[in-house]
Amino acid sequence: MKEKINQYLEEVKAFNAETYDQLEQFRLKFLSKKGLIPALFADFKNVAPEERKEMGQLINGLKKAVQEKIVALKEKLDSTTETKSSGYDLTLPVEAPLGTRHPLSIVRNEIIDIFSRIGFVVSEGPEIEDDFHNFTALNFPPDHPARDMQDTFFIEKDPDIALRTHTSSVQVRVMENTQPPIRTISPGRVFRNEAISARAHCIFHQVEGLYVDTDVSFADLKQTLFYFARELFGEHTRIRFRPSYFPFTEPSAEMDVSCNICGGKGCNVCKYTGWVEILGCGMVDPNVLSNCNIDSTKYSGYAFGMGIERITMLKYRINDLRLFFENDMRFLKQFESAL
Ligand code: 2NL
Repeated sequence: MKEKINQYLEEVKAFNAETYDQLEQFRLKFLSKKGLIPALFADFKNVAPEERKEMGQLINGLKKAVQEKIVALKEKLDSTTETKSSGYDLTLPVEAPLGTRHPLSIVRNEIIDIFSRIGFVVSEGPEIEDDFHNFTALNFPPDHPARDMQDTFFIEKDPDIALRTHTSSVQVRVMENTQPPIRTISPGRVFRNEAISARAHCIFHQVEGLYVDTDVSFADLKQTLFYFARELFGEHTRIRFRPSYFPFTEPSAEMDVSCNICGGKGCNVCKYTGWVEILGCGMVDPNVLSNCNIDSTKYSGYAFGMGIERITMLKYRINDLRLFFENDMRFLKQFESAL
């Protein structure tokens, strides 16, 4: 018996498997119910009592050697099949480009980058808002059409809870929680109950800016937005302001930039005017400041808001806003950016 065991041990030591199948045959030969090791244990009852201890140790040693061999060979097979048997070397670095950023994210990041260089910090807030933060604090009168079901997605009535229609609601929260000086920009998704077309969508993206401090003037607003326009569209960009109206700013204005497509000569993008509108802005209405617990006799502020879709369409000459939401790879993979 001893000889037999030693012979098996030699066999185990010398064994090598090229495939999982060979390894399985090896396992069955020694360890299966009808295998060699159970057969040795079965013979054990015929061993003389004084030899039992030694024989027992030898058989157990053999069993252990078989098990260790199986583990070692399996590891070896696993590591080589990963790289070889599939025909691919999975350890090679990937050649394909990584995913690209969505064009709206590229432009949002660029806008954030431009304003953060002059001290604005990003603020974020909830997409589901109450009436106070979305409308009342912003000086919307009780009967304003934006408060209508037709324009706003309401989630609950009494008290009114809705999807925010602009990110000004975030800035209301900032003002409630911090005293001036405040310099913040709020990027985010906003929601309006509109029919989807090439120019409008019920979900879109905004960046709003807010600056509150002592002695903030319209001249500060103009200079800041001039810097912004030149950083975004190039150093030859000119700007102009047209009077406008928003409930939350007084005075209010819309800002145009010289058309970046024709340089101001006139084309179909600027409808032959040489100018394209990119944002709305104004001096924060003192009512808004006091609604947010800021002393409007001591502080003044300016604010602005822009749609990211509109600016992205201008920058990349995209003529249909629906492309941003369709996730068509042929569209998306055309955009690459470090930001
Ligand atoms: C537009 C116009 C604007 C603001 C947004 C704002 C925020 C606070 C107070 C006052 Cl907390 N104003 N934001 C001001 C003027 C215009 O957006 O056309 N956006 C796409």
